[in-house]
Amino acid sequence: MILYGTNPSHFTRKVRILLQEYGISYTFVELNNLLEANLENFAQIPLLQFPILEDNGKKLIESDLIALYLMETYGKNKEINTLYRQIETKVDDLQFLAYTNGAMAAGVKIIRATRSGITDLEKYPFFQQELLAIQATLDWLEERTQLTSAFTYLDLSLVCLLQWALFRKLIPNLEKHPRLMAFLKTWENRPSVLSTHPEL
Ligand SMILES: N[C@@H](CCC(=O)N[C@@H](CS)C(=O)NCC(=O)O)C(=O)O
Repeated sequence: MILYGTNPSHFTRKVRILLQEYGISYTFVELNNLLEANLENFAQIPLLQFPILEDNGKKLIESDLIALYLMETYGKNKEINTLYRQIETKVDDLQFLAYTNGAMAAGVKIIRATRSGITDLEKYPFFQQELLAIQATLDWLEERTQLTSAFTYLDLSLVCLLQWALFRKLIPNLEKHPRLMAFLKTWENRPSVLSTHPEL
């Protein structure tokens, strides 16, 4: 099994954490030269995006779709084997996941712009909106985050968003979000979380 991505990438990290939770070993191919408009640098994926998982002749994109594939193929009897918490709350859970993914995607636009050399992002309404989307979504998540003892796919995703936003300095800290801070404290020392931190 091959996973293509980058070390700090939060979308890639969702898959890395799931693979580690499953105890699956894989080859990690670090993508480079992200500034080039060149399919070759993105494992020939037409959308030039990652993570990309290659397994048994399949090449999959989209972190949640990759996670679904892993759950359906290798997740029987594993602690995390659905994208949602429970069937009764499926729509709300997937909505929570959509907000988490949305804030991650807003962050990707900002980082790609910065990487491309745009330094005065605050001048542009496009980036003002992306920055606000991150802040406002953190407020939304603060109201709805559950502190439970089960580590779910929603938790794994939220950990990736929060630690990445802190790592990229998109937020200075979580002081305005005490529940998110407590949430992070709950999971930050879990082995799959510790060993995939974006700083490493
Ligand atoms: N919806 C996609 C989003 C993937 C995405 O935006 N990935 C970022 C990296 S975290 C990317 O491909 N960025 C391209 C780049 O940085 O050049 C997913 O869930 O996998």
